[in-house]
Amino acid sequence: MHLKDIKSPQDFKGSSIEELTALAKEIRSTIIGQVAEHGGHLASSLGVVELTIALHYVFNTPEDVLVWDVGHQAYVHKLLTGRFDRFNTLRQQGGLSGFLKRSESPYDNFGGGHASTSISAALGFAVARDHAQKHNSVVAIIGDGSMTGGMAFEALNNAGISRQNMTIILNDNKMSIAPNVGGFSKYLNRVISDPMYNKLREDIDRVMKRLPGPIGSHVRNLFSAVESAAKSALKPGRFFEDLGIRYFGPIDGHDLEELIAILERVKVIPGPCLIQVITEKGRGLKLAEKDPFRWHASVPFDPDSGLPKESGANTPSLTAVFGETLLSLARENKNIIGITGAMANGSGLDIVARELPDQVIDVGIAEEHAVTFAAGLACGGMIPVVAIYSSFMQRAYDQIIHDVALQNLHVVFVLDRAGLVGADGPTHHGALDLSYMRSVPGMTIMAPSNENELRDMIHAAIDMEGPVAIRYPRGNAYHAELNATVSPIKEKRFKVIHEGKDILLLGVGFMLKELKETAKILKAHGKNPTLVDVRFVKPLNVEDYRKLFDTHSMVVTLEDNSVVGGYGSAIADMLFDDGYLNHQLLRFGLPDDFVEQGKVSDLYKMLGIDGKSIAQKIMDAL
Ligand SMILES: Cc1ncc(C[n+]2csc(CCOP(=O)(O)OP(=O)(O)O)c2C)c(N)n1
Repeated sequence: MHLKDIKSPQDFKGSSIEELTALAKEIRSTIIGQVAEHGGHLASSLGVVELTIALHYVFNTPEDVLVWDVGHQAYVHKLLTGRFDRFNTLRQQGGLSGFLKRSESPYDNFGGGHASTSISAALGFAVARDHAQKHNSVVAIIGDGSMTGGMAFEALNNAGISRQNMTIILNDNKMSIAPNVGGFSKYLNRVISDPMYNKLREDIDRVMKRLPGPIGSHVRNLFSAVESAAKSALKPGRFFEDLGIRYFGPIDGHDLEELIAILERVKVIPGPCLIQVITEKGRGLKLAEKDPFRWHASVPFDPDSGLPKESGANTPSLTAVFGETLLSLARENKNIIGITGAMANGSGLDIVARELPDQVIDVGIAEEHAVTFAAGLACGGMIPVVAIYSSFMQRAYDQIIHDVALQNLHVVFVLDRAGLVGADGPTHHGALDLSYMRSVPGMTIMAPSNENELRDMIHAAIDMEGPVAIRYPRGNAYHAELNATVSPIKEKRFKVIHEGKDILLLGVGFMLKELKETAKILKAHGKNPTLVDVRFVKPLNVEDYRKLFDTHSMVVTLEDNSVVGGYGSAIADMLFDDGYLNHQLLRFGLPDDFVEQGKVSDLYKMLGIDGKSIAQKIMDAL
């Protein structure tokens, strides 16, 4: 049996443990080869190879429903469900998604990308199944990191009482992207490492190994009962049991035999059950076993040395510019406190935390909590800087409105990964932040067009009042060195880069670069457009805008946000409200649709929002 011959899980049902073990080995080397070649998530999938095989072995997928949380660990699932042939297209434009996608395969029962959704969705499947009087199984697979999200607890609370038949697999590798945090994570560890329980397990294992076969199976049952009784006396999983969810485990997540046995057993138990499965993140690749944090995701690399295949950019990432800037501010002002939702590294707050550990708090994958927690900190006189990716901040919309803005609290929101993010695709594109932030009363929204402006804006944000958001894309600074001095932004105004006439080009953030290209092309065609760095999406310096509208009859806006409710909409409102009804307005931005994965520059071309396409559309319109 070879991986390439597996078109569906039917092809390995009934295989021996030896065959499945060989399959596991082949899967690992396929995943390592793919990520080494093209990049992607790595350590999480390596950790769930046996678990995924066991799930598809025991359950009759896709009629039996698997709901994977996040989906970054689902490469094994993809390989086992007929996608081996296309696996080398993973995360590329037109290729397989790096996450779960219903339109990609009937085996992807539920889409994923953001954390902590699986138990809620699985409960929905279970209730709908009962309503339709069907009898299929429903399984949620959730990591211990994703379990720190409030929605997971809300779902447990609901599942425990609604009593639907469903299985929750808690894939416990003690890691979120970085080591997991929080009281619940400690609780899970206590369950696994309880010395009395573990001693008992070891003793039982030792005795059982010495028993001959026929007697063994009898005594095994007896000991299994003793073990269960001891377990409940020591109360591992008590938390779940008290909620009404039967707890099983901890189970060795790399022991296929044990996994298959427990899944077979739990599958027929009525009501909600949870199995705590212990896995090793990065299993099978020494480098990743040693440092699963580093190998959560990777750029293309050499599998022997672990070194990246391409040399990285020689300018700092915008994430690092933010981190360094906040560090310099936090050194001077002890009231500044950075908050991350399990993304210290991704957000740049790790740079602050290394030197000033007391001025960064990781709340776990808990964006809603992060924002309201920040609101409390602000009431207490601190200056919270909540660094959350644009798309993950969507989670905390009500908290931004109700807990921060309504009370006009000074909370700084730092939205990295605004705009298109590339290979992670639609779940991770930051396509909506200008729309969702712009409608919040009292919110200041800044979008830097380069690294110096980013630094200036962070300085300004700390000194402002009320809620402030700064949004910038995934990417790097234009230059290796920042300007020697900070130029604090004193007024909430746009900046004219070039004064021309007739055509007004208004660029938001790093999209200004595309409009510079547009301006160059237009100039070559004898036009002299005015080019403006918008800087503030809210508030708009209305008087200055009116002056520009008086001298330009064509207005062009460009943003890497949806055209629905974004900056272009604000300009359309202003033109209409102020009676500039004969002006020509061309709005460029992301469509009112979900944009697929791909190289950002290719996606811009596809969407017609690169400098050249915009110049062409302007000429057509003239
Ligand atoms: C709402 C949300 N916030 C943050 C993230 C970023 N993120 C992706 S995977 C991950 C860690 C998940 O840990 P866990 O569930 O334990 O899975 P593991 O990778 O350890 O298997 C995080 C924080 C996300 N996907 N969704």
